[in-house]
Amino acid sequence: MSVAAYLALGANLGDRLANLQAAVDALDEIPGVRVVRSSRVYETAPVGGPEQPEYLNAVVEVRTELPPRGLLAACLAVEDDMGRVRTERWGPRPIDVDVLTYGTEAVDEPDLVVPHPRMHERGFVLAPLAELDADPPLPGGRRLASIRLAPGAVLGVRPFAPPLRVS
Ligand code: GSY
Repeated sequence: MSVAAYLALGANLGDRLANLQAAVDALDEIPGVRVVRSSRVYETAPVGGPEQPEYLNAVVEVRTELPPRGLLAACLAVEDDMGRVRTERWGPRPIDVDVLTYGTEAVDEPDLVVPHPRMHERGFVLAPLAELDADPPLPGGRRLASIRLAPGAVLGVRPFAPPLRVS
C-alpha cells in the first residue's frame, strides 16, 4: 500500500534549478518512491543562518511504499549523492530534501518529526505546498486557511520557473 507524502526541495548553490530537477529524478529512481507532482519553483530570500545566496524552492508529492524513516533515509541519500556537505546548520547547500508530511501520520522521534515542525512558519514551503494541496496536514492540526505568516516570510517568495518534470 502506498502513502502520499510531501517533500520540500531547496537549493542555493551551483545550478539551482538543475539541482532541484536532479533531486526529483534521483528520488524517482529509488525503489518504493514515485514522484507524482511538483509545484512551481520559487526564488526565495534565505531564512536563518549566515549571509547566503537566494534559494530556489519547490514542493513535490511522492507516493511511497517506504515507512517514514525509510523515506527520510531516501531524502538524505539524495542529498549525500548530490554532494551536500553538512558543515554549518542553516548554511548554504546544493540541495536540501525535507520530509514535510507522511499521509496524515504524526511522527515524533529525535531525528524525524512529521509534519515538519517549522513548515507552517515558512513562506518558502507554504507557497509551493498550497499549489498542490489547499488543506495539507500541518503541525498541531493547524489549518492552512488560518495561518498568518510574518510579512517577511511572504515578501521574499517569488515564482521563478514552471513545475519540475516528473515522469
Ligand atoms: O530549510 C531548508 C533550507 N533552508 C532554506 C530554504 O530552503 N529556503 C529559504 N528561503 N531559506 C532557507 N534557509 C534554510 S536553512
